[in-house]
Amino acid sequence: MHRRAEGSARESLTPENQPVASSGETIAAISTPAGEGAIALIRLSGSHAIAIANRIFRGKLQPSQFPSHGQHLGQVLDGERVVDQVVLSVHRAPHSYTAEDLVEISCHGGVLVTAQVLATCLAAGARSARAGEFTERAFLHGKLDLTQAEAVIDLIRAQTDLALRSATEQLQGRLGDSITAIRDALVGLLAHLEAALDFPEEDIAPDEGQKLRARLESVGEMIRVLLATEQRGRILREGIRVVIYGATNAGKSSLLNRLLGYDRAIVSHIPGTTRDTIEEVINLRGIPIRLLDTAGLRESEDELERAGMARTEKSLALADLVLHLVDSSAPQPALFQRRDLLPDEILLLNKSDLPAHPDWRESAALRISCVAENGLTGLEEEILARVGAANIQTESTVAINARHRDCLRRALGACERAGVTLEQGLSLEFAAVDAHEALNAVAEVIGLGSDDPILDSLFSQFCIGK
Ligand SMILES: Nc1nc2c(ncn2[C@@H]2O[C@H](COP(=O)(O)OP(=O)(O)OP(=O)(O)O)[C@@H](O)[C@H]2O)c(=O)[nH]1
Ligand SMILES: [Mg+2]
Repeated sequence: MHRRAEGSARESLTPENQPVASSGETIAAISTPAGEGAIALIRLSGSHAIAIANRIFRGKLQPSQFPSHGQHLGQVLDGERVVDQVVLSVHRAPHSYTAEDLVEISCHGGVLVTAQVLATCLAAGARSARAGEFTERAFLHGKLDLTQAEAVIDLIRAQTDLALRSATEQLQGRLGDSITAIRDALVGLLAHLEAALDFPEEDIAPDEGQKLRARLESVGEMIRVLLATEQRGRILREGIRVVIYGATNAGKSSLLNRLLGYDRAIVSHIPGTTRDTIEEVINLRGIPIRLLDTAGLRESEDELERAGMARTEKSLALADLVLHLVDSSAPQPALFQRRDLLPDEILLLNKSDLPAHPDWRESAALRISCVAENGLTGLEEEILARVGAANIQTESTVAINARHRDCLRRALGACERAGVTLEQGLSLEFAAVDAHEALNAVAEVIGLGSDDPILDSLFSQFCIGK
């Protein structure tokens, strides 16, 4: 499934062409989550993976005799002691996730037995893998570009179908392909620029500058198209923070429970029930919404309640959208009277099953009832409309992340500077410098030329064993 990047990213990184990855070291880790399960998976990767498997495995054949990718039943031994009955498979380089020799051991999914199988691998010569080291090796060996490696994390974390589809397509190389197309266009442009540079000023055809500018503009447009997917990427990866806020007893916790579909928060007629913020994720037609129920606001001397209200204020500061809930059967609380609605706020008149108080009768705000379950579909529509869901649920699934955005903005800035140089008829050399900078920034998106700290911080977000 993985697309092969052009050679190894690290090869292009190191002019000395050092050998890729730490192929001398064989790494091992438990790749399944900690805890009890039917099966757990332990992975070994590196040049000694098969030799280590030979040392610890007893079955009809030795792992070194296994055909690649086949599964074989046997036992893991610590000396003569049987640690567990397992199924072992060998994936020979380069046809494995990491492109190295890779061994997978499926053992029983107990915490202790899994730890002992891993310990046996370590005692036989492997070293513990760092977080994300398997995927890092896949990247360093050119099995994945950096956008694909990032897609692995997105895929694991995806909470909605839409987020999953976007991650899957990124893993298949869709974003990488767009980046490669921009890179190719920039390489072509640079060749054109450099060819023009070889001629003295007077030999350059008058329309040459025009052509170069048109090419630059088209590269800039390709970059802008990708930059426009940033909001979509942020929403699919992190979800939209929707804070439910209002006076005590307005029905905030009731609304949280209704939108979630189960009784998550305590609801009571006693004002000041919710003290802490409660966060849960719902899936609104593919869009992950992080719903926050907050402590109701009112004048209070109670220390705990005031601490809860301070948290409410903090949540509001970080909200993408605020659902301001009021009890429409009661007068408007004094605390809220002199407050204008924020642009990212939806006013909701709750308890519409009860007769409306005169304060609210004329209001055009959305009416809902958490008890009678009225108006909730309308509310969901309103939330989706406010977050621009139509732009998110498009056919295209490309959605860049913050790292891609930073690289692409740099690239766009450099293209724009090159454009100004050409427009003002300044030396083509200046334009070539900027075009080179744009090329490097674009290449960084797929991991060419990314420095080690960037790679370290990226792969450390993975779990150990991935
Ligand atoms: N009639 C009616 N009662 C409601 C409705 N929604 C909530 N209630 C009632 O209002 C009371 C307060 O509801 P909660 O959901 O606890 O209100 P809250 O805003 O979370 O209150 P605090 O946590 O104290 O700030 C409860 O008795 C609910 O049953 C509604 O739509 N109609
Ligand atoms: Mg509450």
